[in-house]
Amino acid sequence: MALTNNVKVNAWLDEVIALVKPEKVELITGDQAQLDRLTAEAVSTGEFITLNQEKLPGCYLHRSDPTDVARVEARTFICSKKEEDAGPTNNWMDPEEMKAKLMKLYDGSMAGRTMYVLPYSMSVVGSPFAKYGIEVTDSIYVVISMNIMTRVGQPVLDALGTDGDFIKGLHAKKDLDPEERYIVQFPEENTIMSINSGYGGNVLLGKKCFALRIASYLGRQENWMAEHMLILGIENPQGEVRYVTAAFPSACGKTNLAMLIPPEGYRNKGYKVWCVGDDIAWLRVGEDGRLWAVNPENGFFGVAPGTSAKSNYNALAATRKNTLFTNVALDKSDMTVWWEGLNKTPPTNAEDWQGRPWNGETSTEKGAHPNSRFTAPAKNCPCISPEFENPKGVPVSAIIFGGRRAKTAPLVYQSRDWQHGVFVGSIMASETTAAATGAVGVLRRDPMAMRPFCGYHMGDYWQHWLDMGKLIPNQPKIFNVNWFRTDDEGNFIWPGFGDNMRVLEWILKRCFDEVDAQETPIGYEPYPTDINLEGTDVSLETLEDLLSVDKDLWMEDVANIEEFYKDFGDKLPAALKDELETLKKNLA
Ligand code: OXD
Ligand code: MN
Repeated sequence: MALTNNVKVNAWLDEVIALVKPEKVELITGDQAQLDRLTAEAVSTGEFITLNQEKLPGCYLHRSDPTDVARVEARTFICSKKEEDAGPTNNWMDPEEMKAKLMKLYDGSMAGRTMYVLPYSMSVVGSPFAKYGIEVTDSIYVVISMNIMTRVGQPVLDALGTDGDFIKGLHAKKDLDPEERYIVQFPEENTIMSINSGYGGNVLLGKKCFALRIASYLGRQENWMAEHMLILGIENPQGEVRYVTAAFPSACGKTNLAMLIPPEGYRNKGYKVWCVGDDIAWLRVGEDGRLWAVNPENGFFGVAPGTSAKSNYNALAATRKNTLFTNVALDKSDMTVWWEGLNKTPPTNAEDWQGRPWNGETSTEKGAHPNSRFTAPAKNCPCISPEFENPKGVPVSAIIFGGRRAKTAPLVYQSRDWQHGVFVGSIMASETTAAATGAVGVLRRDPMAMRPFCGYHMGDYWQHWLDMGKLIPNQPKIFNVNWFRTDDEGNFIWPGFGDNMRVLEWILKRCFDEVDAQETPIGYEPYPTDINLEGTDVSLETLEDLLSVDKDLWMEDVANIEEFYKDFGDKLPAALKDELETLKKNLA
């Protein structure tokens, strides 16, 4: 019997079933009873551990295989027909060759297992932004997580109708062999295939694979943008809300900025911050000529370590119910969760992220994996924006780029115009984090924070940014921030977290012509007295230091950018070459 009313979905499912040969097939309708049954099943097999249901109602702990704890960029592929369409920042393989390899791996991979068919929507079902996907998976962890991260079930099938198009996503856990692990996007075929992983970033196919890699490709065809950006609204004492988006590389504080609590002085005046999204923004030009943003997701897949009542009260609050934790420590004394940075009192009777006995007071090893995560419903967040579900999205006043730079980048600067802003995004660089496998703390160029997520040639992507600028009559202004400058002892100089509000205030004032700026070789910077330092212990001299531009360091950076740009050959837009020349001239 056909599983859905959509002929295209049914035809594809027939193919998949013939390939993976499951024992059973189950359609996920989104019914709570069904989700509860699957959760109970995961508990009975040990896939989930039930947490304290009084303190953490609806919360469970999941552990992924110790060899499978982060996105695997080396095993992530963009399989466009032509290699040059994937570009130098992506792994590529001929699509037919890749499929031949994958078909062997998928063949019979669900024998004796249940295959779940999960219809999901990125963005509110039926909205002008919405795009639909079907993920086939043999993992209950995926089903439950996707139900938190996206909108799933029958309403999606209803919206798809009898022959609507969708993104095909096929995930099989197989045997988690890291040597045969593949995360593959076929952008020209609206298809994603993931095998031999059970870690969120590799298997929740709506997120990075669809909402960034496939969507960035679609955005280029359809004149919109899919970006690795948080979206937040700042409400001023007059009740007016102004929105910014910000692109930072993985694990550089997007979730913290998106849920920021303004310093006391601001709160007393009536300032509020509203979170629209913490990781992904889809951007379209609105009828009014402004750029409008939605968060296509429905939940947060946040990094747990470092999240505390102090660093991010709102994120922590969001994880207190109906949340799935992955690879955090388990406090056996009351079946709650713990991670480094949660508080200063680690549990003594605990299990570490691998389930080994762990005493937080005496152990020299970490209790939680550095990339351990919480998967929490967006609506749990105390500062979730009233506009979160608005199908039109929110109008964007500023786009902010940023990274983790110990020295070069100042606290904040503004680009001279859109083209210069695209240049600023293209030269983004950051010290690597635990969100992807590989060495941590190494400087790498990460244009627009999209290096691991752009579904096509990065040179064409930059051109798309430049072209989009021409389609937006009322362009957002573009900025760069760096919260991570350090002193000679390696301590962060800027307090960060809630105090980042002080920088956001300046940024928004710039967008509405409410403050002047000084010209520097790299762009506009604040006059130090225009950043409100009241209530901090940052002195004006320290702020001046944070805003300083060291020309020697910047010339080193220019040399590094020149090397980096060489990889893009004749796909490097001339406008960006010009901008680099201008920067060089300004620094000389
Ligand atoms: C994420 C990432 O999980 O960027 O958001 O790795
Ligand atoms: Mn991310």
